Amino acid sequence: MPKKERYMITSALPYANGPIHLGHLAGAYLPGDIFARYCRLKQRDTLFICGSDEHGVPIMLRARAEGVTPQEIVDRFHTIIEKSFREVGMSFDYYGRTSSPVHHQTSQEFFHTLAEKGVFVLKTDQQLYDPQAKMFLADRFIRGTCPVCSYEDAYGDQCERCGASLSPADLINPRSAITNAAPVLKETTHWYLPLADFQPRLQEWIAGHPEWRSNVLGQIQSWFKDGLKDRAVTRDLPWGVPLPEDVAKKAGVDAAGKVLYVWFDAPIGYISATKEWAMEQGDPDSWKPYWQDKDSKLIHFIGKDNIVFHCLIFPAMLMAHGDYVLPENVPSNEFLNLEGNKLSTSRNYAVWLDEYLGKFEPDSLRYALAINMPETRDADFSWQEFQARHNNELADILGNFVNRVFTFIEKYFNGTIPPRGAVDDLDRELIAAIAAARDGVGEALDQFQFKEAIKRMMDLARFANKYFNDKEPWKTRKAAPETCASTLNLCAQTACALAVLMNPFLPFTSRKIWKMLQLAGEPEQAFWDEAAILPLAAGHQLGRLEILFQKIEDKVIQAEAERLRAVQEQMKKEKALSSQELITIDEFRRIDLRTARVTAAEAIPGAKKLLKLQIDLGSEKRQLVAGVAEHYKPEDLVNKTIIVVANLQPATIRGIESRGMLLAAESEGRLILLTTEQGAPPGKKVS
Ligand code: B3M
Ligand code: ZN
Repeated sequence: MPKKERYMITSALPYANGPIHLGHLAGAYLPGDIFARYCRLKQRDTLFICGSDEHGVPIMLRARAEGVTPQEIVDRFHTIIEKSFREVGMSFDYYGRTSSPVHHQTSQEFFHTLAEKGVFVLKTDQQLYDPQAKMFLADRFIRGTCPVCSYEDAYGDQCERCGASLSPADLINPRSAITNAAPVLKETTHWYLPLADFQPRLQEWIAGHPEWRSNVLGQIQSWFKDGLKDRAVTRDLPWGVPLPEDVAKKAGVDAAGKVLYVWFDAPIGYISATKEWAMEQGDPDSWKPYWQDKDSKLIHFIGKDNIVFHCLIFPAMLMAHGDYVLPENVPSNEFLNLEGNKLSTSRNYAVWLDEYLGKFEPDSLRYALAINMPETRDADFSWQEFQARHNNELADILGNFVNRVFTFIEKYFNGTIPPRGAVDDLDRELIAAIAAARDGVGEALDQFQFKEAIKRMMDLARFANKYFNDKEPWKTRKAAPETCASTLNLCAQTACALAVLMNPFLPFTSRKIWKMLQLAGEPEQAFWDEAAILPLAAGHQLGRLEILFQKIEDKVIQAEAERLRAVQEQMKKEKALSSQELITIDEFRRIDLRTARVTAAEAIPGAKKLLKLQIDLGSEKRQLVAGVAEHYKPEDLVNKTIIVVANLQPATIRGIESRGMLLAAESEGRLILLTTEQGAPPGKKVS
């Protein structure tokens, strides 16, 4: 017997700081589950692993906001997420969590190995520190004014308004997201993964995978083009996998308060969860072939915001470690929009999976998301389309076919499969269509073309419905009973084949059909390649019949759509208000705008967006820090007469005092300095 192909399949570990929504489901979970179910039906050696990602700053922020511990947050959402995954039919072989002891140990060992191999680079520099909370302000713990668009509530890693990717030191007037205190600079040492060193090997490896989705390859190429940069893989935070003490000691650094960066430990979570699965099997080493056997095919299902981590950083870590296989494919999906707009979890503009499951069937959602999956471009979910897919396709085509066939057999053949006699051309067409569907669906799935695959499955149901109509068994029942028997025999065989072919997509419906057919075991134990062998023997007894899909009524759908419309309206109002809040002339007069002449300008080492300016304000000279370094060279600014806000509270940016703010207009990401037309003398009031 040929060796079984081995597949190690993962879906991105969801952050345990909120429930799952449809965007998550369509992006990383549903495709992973469809593929894993298909692989099992193909009798491949398959393992499908996922788990909760329980570290990272967003979890700590939520815990602080609610006044509870991070552990309480992750316990709550781990439970909610796991439950809705189970109810929507995710067939994980194991669902782990990164706060588990096995995970902590596995990621520490991984880190340790890399440290021993001399992979990391150590860097000591000044980082922002909250003197009140007594902690370093990593990532989202820091907020401040965006140097690009001046949005006052930008995060330390990104500006949510203009999308600029930032580092904490870029922020103007940075403040702690915890205490609002102005941070101070404090020296700290961190471990960096020198990704640039890995770029040639990564490029060579990626070049060997021209079959990957073009949207994934496109993103990877643009990272390569910009040149990979060193990434800090440790953080000064109280929540996470602790930095291994011996590694710290060897480097002469105090390990206290240091943890591994969440994106370092999270992907290792796939390995830890596999180890826990193996322990549960009573065979603790059985995780190894999936991760270490060079023939094992590692497939990561993710959303597009995770591409860099799964296609570059984690592979670099795996390369550096040396004991593991590299991903065979990373079929990343694009985003799912909602009723024509971007999802927003903070505004509750989302459809939450746990709420959905309280009202509708899991298979209806699986169908609607799979047939419209955001495979190569963003897709849109609308309640109206959901209803139409359910009513017109699941109920009217698939459900209708199975129902009319089984009720006909119940009524006229005492509920037993009638014998199949001579077959005619139309019968042969149906038999060929079953085999073609088995092959077509399988080929599409092997290429991660989920939309195409589910469409082909549905095409078989469509064809079978037409076959039933064309054969007119209600007429042949009296006129040609043997023909009628053959027709119904073939229809029942088709329903049986459909139960297997739909199983990856519609597992609950598949089981219902299996049960009505009174077949042994579950459809999950069927063999895909035998889906077209027409296994039902004449005389085989059907079980109790049930309707597969009840139509969804308009008013139910309208209520759902209405809720989203209300959120949309609210969001529009908030946006309008925030962008045109009116002020009085007195309020405007409080701002002291003045002309100023730039007398000197210089770059600030280590701050690529900032320049230090000396300005002449007529009656006094001042220094200010401006976020214009990417738009102006220092020498371009000297002798220009600009406009500044003269009565702004002084701020310290990167340890440099800044008194005042210059004015600039933003146009498509470019900053254009406001200067005076005829060189007005410095210090003049602007109004
Ligand atoms: N938790 C990010 C996300 O949900 C992250 C995935 C980890 S996969 C190793 O987008
Ligand atoms: Zn911005």
